[in-house]
Amino acid sequence: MKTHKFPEDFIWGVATSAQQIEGAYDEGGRGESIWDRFAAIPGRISDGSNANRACDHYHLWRGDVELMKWLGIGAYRFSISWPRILPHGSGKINEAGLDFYDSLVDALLKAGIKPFVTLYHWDLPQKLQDHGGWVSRDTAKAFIEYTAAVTDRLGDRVADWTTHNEPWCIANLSYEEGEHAPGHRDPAEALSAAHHVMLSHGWAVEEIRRRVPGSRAGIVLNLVPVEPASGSGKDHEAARWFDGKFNRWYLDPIFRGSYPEDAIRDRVARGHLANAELPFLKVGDLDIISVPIDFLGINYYSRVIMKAEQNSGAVEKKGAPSEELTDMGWEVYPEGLYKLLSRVSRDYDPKNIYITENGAAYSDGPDESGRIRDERRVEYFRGHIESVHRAVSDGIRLKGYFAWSLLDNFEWAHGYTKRFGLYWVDYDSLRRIPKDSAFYYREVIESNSV
Ligand code: IFM
Repeated sequence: MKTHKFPEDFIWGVATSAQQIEGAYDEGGRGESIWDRFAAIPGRISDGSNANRACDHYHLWRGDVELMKWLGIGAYRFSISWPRILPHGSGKINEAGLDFYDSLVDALLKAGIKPFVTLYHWDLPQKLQDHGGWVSRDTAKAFIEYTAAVTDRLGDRVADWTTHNEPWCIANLSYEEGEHAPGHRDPAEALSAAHHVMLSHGWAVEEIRRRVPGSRAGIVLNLVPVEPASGSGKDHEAARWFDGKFNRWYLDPIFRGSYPEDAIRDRVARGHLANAELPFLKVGDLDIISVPIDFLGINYYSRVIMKAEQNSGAVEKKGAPSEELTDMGWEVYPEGLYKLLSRVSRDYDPKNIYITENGAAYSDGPDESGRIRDERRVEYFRGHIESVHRAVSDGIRLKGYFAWSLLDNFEWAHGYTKRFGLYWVDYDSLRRIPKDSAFYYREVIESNSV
């Protein structure tokens, strides 16, 4: 097999998020998050679990940094829990919450691992939700207070800052599709939430730059390459429609300072907006949202194929043509990562790109000898890292890759039923066991090649 070398300064990392791994939901002065509240509603989490203990990273973080050292990663992407820092969302700062991340950052730096901090990965303080959550512009204002508190404490050591993880999930999956906290089903709410998330992003980028000179600030989007099921005009239209509501609704405001007109027209036609004057948009908002960023983070898992019904005109997602689905039901499609990177680079030209998440859920656990032969995950990583290499060779400004995830963890509405980790977590003993994919990723990092 041919070996492809990566540039010397290419960054290899792993990613996690606070709510998914920390646990200790009621320790160290932490306030309630929307996911604590949501998980307590029967039926919301498929296995009836919650993230109260999760991987107990809050207590086991020193050992987790050792796991990262063993992997040889150059960077660790993790998120800060807003309700640990501001238990009520705004107001009094909980210094104990900041202390936790302070120690983590010190340990990472000592281990030669760069901290990549995400400010918001979905664990909104419940108190802010009680006042409307992201549908309210006040939440965007509170986000700046939170950004200030975190950057003031960690800014002397953290240079790489991400405002939000996956705005589509924060807004659409949570306020329109009802699958994520707070579980609403109201498209108008989702559009307003999306706007306030992006507005808070723009404000936060400015705040980060003000408080941490020389830092780099960006945002992470979950993007999908969207393909028509056939060459028919209707299928093409269906693909463009999905691309508009999923990808361009976020990419356009951030990189072009405008919402996509075709997608606005569609939302008006569906009655999600009264007219094309977006009710939540104030003068100057789009200038703030489109403040230049230092990098775009892309989370890539799979593609979407769109098909239109010939007669009714209804559109639907078509099942993957391949047999290869992960436990999430997502098609394994490494080629899509290359296509997506080429498209984003061509259409939006970000200054730098990171793949901030990529990985696969498979349930493989320890065999009789204790070894975890997660061959499918190894192949998943191999294929996707090859696509990453192809993009880098094309001259795309792709600077790093973060595997999702370090550990099996709380996979939101799926509870603990989906395992994405390089390390298997035994949820009784909390023991972490490296899977074959961890050995594989370690080799990739060591050799800086695929
Ligand atoms: O676990 C999530 C993560 O929190 C955000 N991106 C997708 C992952 C897998 O579903």
